[in-house]
Amino acid sequence: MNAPHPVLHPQTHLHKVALQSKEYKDNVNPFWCPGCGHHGVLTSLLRALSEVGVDPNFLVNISGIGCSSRLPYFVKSYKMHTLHGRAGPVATGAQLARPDLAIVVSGGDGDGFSIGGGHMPHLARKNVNVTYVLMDNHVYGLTKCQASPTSRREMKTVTTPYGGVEEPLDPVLYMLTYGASYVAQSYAANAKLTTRLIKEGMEHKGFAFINVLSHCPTFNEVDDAKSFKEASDEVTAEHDVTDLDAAMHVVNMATRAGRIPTGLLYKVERPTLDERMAELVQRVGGHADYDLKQIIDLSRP
Ligand SMILES: Cc1ncc(C[n+]2csc(CCOP(=O)(O)OP(=O)(O)O)c2C)c(N)n1
Ligand code: SF4
Repeated sequence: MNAPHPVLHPQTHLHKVALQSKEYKDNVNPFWCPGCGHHGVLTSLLRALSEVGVDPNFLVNISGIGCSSRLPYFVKSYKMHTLHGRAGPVATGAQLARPDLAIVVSGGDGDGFSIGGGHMPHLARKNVNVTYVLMDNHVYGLTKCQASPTSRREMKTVTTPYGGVEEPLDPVLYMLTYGASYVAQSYAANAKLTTRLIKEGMEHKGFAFINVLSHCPTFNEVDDAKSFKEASDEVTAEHDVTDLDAAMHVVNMATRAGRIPTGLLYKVERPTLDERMAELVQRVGGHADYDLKQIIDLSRP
């Protein structure tokens, strides 16, 4: 822990290599259903990693549990397939221990906003320097069709056989509210936009949240690839991404009109959790690479 950190890339703080997207693919082949949107998210992630030029030796993919949470299997990197809803805290620990690593978190709407919902505000408010790719199919896929927090009201699932009665949660509005410093939205079939948003999210210093609407043809026939595409409106070049009120306005107006706002909605620079920790440790006399043992050593004066 006390060894100095390796030299980091000055712009992005990422270790750089030149690899093609296919070289980021691990040996395990995706075992998602044919036509699943998660295939598209994986393709976009592999392209984004290539465009950023992340060194796989300094890349960690962390997920919870769900079809979407299997994504790390297919990416050449260090990886942790953790517990349902717990990818965020694990990623926070990994990032604090090794701020020189690029960390990508992936998971579904159930993983992130049901069981993991208590963790999401804290990733955002603490500005943990990770990129979170949420694969939002409005249903629990792995466990065969239960309602999720983003399911449409009246959607029929195993747990809502007569149609649901609850309003859905909006992941991007949620993240804007809790202080995420980068918030974006895309849909799986739009590889160009998804790749760009993941790439920019990885280059962003701070908590980057990208909600990717990812269709589940096996258990959600209504919210399919076509409907996501047809309902999407990409924010225009005039949208001021540094204006939180403007971002919330765009999302609220789109929701009221039954539309899906896509593109980069919000992006600001502010200190990250690891930066503040490093500053704290230096201030209290610890090592610049923040040795946590020194923080909790109560025997020190
Ligand atoms: C503690 C715990 N509770 C429940 C489950 C069962 N479970 C596994 S995945 C999942 C939901 C998956 O849905 P989502 O995260 O939206 O991902 P998808 O499969 O749709 O990609 C549930 C309820 C579990 N594995 N662990
Ligand atoms: S059940 Fe749905 S989310 Fe899971 S792999 Fe199949 S299509 Fe994808």
